[in-house]
Amino acid sequence: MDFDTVIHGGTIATPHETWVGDIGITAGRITAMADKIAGGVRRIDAAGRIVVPGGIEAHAHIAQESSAGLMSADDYYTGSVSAAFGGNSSFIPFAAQHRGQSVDDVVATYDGRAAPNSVLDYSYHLIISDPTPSVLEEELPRAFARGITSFKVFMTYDLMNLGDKGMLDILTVARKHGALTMVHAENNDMVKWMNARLAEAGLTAPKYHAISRPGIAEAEAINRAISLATLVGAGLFIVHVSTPEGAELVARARAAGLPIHSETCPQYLAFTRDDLDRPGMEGAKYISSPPLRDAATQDVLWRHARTGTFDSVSSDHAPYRFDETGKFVKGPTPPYPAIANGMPGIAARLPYLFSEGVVAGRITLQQFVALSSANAARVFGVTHKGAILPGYDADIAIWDAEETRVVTAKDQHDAMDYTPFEGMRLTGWPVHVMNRGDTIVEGGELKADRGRGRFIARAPYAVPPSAPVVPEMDPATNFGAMIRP
Ligand code: DUC
Ligand code: ZN
Ligand code: ZN
Ligand code: ZN
Repeated sequence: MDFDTVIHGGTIATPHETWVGDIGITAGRITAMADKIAGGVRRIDAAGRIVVPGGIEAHAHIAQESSAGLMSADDYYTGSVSAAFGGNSSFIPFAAQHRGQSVDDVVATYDGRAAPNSVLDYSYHLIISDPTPSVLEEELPRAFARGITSFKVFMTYDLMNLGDKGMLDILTVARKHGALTMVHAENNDMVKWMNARLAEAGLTAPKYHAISRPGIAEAEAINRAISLATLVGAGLFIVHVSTPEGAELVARARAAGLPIHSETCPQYLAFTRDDLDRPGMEGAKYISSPPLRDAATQDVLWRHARTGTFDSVSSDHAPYRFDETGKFVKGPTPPYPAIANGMPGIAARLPYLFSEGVVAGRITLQQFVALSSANAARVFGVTHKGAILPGYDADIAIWDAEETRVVTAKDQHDAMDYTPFEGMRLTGWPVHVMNRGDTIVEGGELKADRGRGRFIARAPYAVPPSAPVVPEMDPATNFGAMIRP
C-alpha cells in the first residue's frame, strides 16, 4: 500500500538527535522512517528544511471568561488558526470554573466552544476556583476519567485563590486520581498590600503594575506551593515562572528528585518592565501577571530553559484587544488594576523561541523540540504526539531556518489588534504545519476546515516511585498510609 504522504529529504530533529531522511504517513500517523522512502500519493520536498514535531501549546486562554466576566478575544477558531500559523499542531487551553459553577457544566460548555471550531486537536486544563466536596469527590474524578488530567489553581486573585488548605485538598485528589496540578504562584496578600500603597500614593500608570507584583511575591508562593505538594506527595507544574528566584526554587526541587515541573513564557525573555512605561497607554499592551521583569532576569531564564528547569516555553496567550472590548473595558485611561490582564502570543511563541533561542545560539535545536512539544506531551499525558516516530500522529512542522520576517499584528491571524512582538525581526519560520497528516497551514495560507480538530484524551500523570516523601507521611511507617493510596 502506498503512503498518503512522504516528507522527503528534511533534517529531522528530535530531542536527542538530528538526521536527514524521509517520513511516510498513512491515515494520519507516521508509519515509516528511513533514509529514502519511495512513493507517496503526495510527496513533500523538505530538502534544506528542518522537520520537527508540531508545537504543543500548553498554556493559552481561548474562549475563556476571566473571573471579572471578560471574554478573551480569540475563540477556538481564531485561536487554533493563530496557533497553527505559529507552528503548532495541537494546543491545551484552559476550561475555567468560576465560583458556583459545576465542573461538569464547565466541561460541557468548553466542548461546545471547541468542537465545532478548532482546526487543531485540543484538550483542556481545568481551572478550579471552587473545590466543593462534590467537585473534589465526583466532578474532578469524572473529568480525569475522560482524559482531562491536569488543572490549574491560583494562589492569587480574591475570586480565584484557594488558600493553603484548598491547595492541599486539591493536590491530594490529583495525586490519588493521577492528575497534575498547575499553579499560578503569587502571594495574594503581598500584591493586595502593594496595590493599596500605590493607590494611596496615586500611582496608577501601567508601569506600577510591575511594582505591585514584586518578584519576591512569586518566589514566596512557589516555595510554598512546592512545600504543599511535597507534603502530600503530589506532582506540581508551576506556570509562567518569571523570576530568577522562582526558577532557582524549581531547579533545586528537581535536583532533589521531586516531581516539580515548570514553564516560562516568551514575554519574560523578550520584554522588560520598561515596556510598561511606553508613551500614553501603550504600556497596557504589556500588562500580564506575573509582570515583566528586567534584562538580567532574561539571561537567567534563558539559562534555565537550557538546563532543563523549564519543561516548556508556553505562550500564556491571553488576548484582550487594545480597545474598549479588551484592555479598556473600564474606560480609556484606567488605573493599572482595571486594565485587562494578559498578553497575546500564540503565533509568536515558536518563531521567537526558534530565532532568539536556536538561531541566536542560546538553546540547541534539540532543546527547541523539547521545549516546544516533546516535554509538554510527556508531562501532560499526550501519549501519541510530540515525537517523530512510527506510530505517532503525523503532527509535524516544517521550518525554513533561514527565512527572516518582521512580525506584524496581521500575520498573527488571531482576533487581536496588536502584537507585543510588532516590528521584531525573527529568523526561522514554519512553512508547513500538519495535524494528523492533514496540512493545516502551507505557504502562508490556511488549508484546514473549521471544526476538524479532535479532543485529545490524555493519560494520567504519575508521580515517579523514586520521588522523596516527607518522613511524617511515609506510608511504610507513618500516618501517610491513611491518605496516600
Ligand atoms: N494568569 C495567566 O496564566 N494568564 C493571564 C493572567 C494570569 O493571571
Ligand atoms: Zn527522499
Ligand atoms: Zn496565571
Ligand atoms: Zn495564563
